[in-house]
Amino acid sequence: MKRAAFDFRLYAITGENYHPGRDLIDVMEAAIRGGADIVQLRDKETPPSGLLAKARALRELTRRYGVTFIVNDYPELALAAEADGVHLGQEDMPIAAARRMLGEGKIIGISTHSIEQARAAVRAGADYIGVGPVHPTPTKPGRPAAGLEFVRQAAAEIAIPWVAIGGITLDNADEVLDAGARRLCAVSAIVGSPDPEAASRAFRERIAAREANDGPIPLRLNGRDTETTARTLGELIERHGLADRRIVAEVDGEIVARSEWGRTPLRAGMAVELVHFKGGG
Ligand code: TZP
Ligand code: MG
Repeated sequence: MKRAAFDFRLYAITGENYHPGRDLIDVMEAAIRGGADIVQLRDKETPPSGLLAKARALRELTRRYGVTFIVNDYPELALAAEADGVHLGQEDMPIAAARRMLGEGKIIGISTHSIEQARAAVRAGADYIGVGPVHPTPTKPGRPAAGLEFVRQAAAEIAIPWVAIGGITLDNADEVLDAGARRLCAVSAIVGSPDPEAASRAFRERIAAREANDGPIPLRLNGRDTETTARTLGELIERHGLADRRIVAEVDGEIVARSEWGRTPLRAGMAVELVHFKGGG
């Protein structure tokens, strides 16, 4: 997944303590089949030496499904496992240092617990931010809830992809979406479910239902300000009757492969260039 086209809807994070007796890869595969489009390896128990095998197995799985793969905590592990990026906490290495290690091609996400931290993360060049914990959660003991107010603040002013996290379940997902979230993240509600595939599918349906009611998205198309009710680059291209034509699509200056068009959500303020090649030899 190229950084420029990077976006997602449902973020599934590993939590092996929530599925004793069930295999990590099987559980995460079920989550992906249900619609998780980004997966993070988060494992505070296994020493780094033992994490590489898990990271490689998840890389293989996510590559097979075309899903983004992120490693928590360890940029060097992200590199070794050819992950798409790393997720940092406020106490981990600064974004600038991780960027130097990982280069411009990798995704860097960071957990934020207040709007001030969220603003700082945007300024520091994060590719996405976690917004939470929305509710207190045993998955992150000792971290007080930031609450729905933080979700509302993020919705009002954060322009990069941001995801609500922390204690989100199918019972409270709607209030998080009401507060303005359009990307959800869960550990226990997905991997701790007896049916992670059904859980993921239900989360995706909630998100999709909300998006269907959202208004048009303002963007720049071939240099002109416009708005669209299309939700993905693929839909936009189809609506312009260009799906079967020889075109190159660029988002924010980076070419997006045809295979990614349908999985590239449109966001407010994006610059889209559709270059149509005529003629030929
Ligand atoms: N960061 C903020 S809350 C959290 C993390 C990793 C844990 C979310 O887990 P759950 O089980 O979905 O509440
Ligand atoms: Mg961390």
